[in-house]
Amino acid sequence: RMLCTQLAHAIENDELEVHYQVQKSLTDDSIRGYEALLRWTHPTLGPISPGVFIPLAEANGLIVELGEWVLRRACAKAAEWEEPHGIAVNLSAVQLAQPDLPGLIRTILHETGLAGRRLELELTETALVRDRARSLRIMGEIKALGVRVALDDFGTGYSSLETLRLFPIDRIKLDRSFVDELSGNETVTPFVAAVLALGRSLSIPVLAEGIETDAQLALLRSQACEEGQGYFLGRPGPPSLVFADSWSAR
Ligand code: G
Ligand code: G
Ligand code: MN
Ligand code: NA
Repeated sequence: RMLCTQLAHAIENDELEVHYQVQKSLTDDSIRGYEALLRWTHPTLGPISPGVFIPLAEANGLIVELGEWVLRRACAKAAEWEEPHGIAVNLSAVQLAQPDLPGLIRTILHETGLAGRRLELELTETALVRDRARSLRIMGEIKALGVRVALDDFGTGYSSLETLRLFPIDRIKLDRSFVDELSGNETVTPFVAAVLALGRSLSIPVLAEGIETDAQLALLRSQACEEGQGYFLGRPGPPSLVFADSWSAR
């Protein structure tokens, strides 16, 4: 459609921006890093939700170009920060299927001077299990660069346990729908408790997404959830807003 054609020119027309959302340790409140989130401001329609344009870009292949742009921008930004703050970048299944994703990542790390250990790629289970053998091989090559892998939207896929059994995952991102369920509860819900226990027994830290209230945060802390992200801890925003006071907050 028309939106597709316009999205194809969004990069050269300077309509895209990368926003950043803080990820914090729930143990000591320190900043772990930031998630890069793509934003598109259409010249006449205004801001278009990534929930709308990312699927469009995946369907027509544009996500490859957009994804590369985000990765380069986000790594260049992260290279300006002090250690140990890292950057987390979402990767689409379509990008995972590209012939030389590890090569692209190596090039971008080299260009930006960012250490591999400071980059984390967020992948969904759905993306990983599309072609297990291939995903495993690519993940091996990515991890050889020192880059970490987070399992995004955990709990919403179809094969959570098998994904954790097969793939060397560095972090579980508990989907925000499960954090939503904590609202109005006095104790953590069974599913959240189970995922936290699973992470502990596998020695994989769990980051809870979509923390919007003090009460949700307190419940997650009471269960020793390692990390968190959400409006209550920090809204996604442009670098000028998000990093304005981040050094003192560190
Ligand atoms: O920011 P928001 O919650 O509206 O994002 C909606 C969806 O878009 C989320 O699933 C998020 O992971 C995805 N998304 C945001 N930025 C990127 C990106 O740079 N690449 C990919 N593949 N997905 C992104
Ligand atoms: O699929 P993914 O987890 O990458 O999606 C991240 C998206 O979630 C971001 O685009 C961001 O805008 C959104 N988000 C971040 N924090 C919150 C929150 O506290 N509540 C809600 N509803 N959405 C959030
Ligand atoms: Mn994500
Ligand atoms: Na997520």
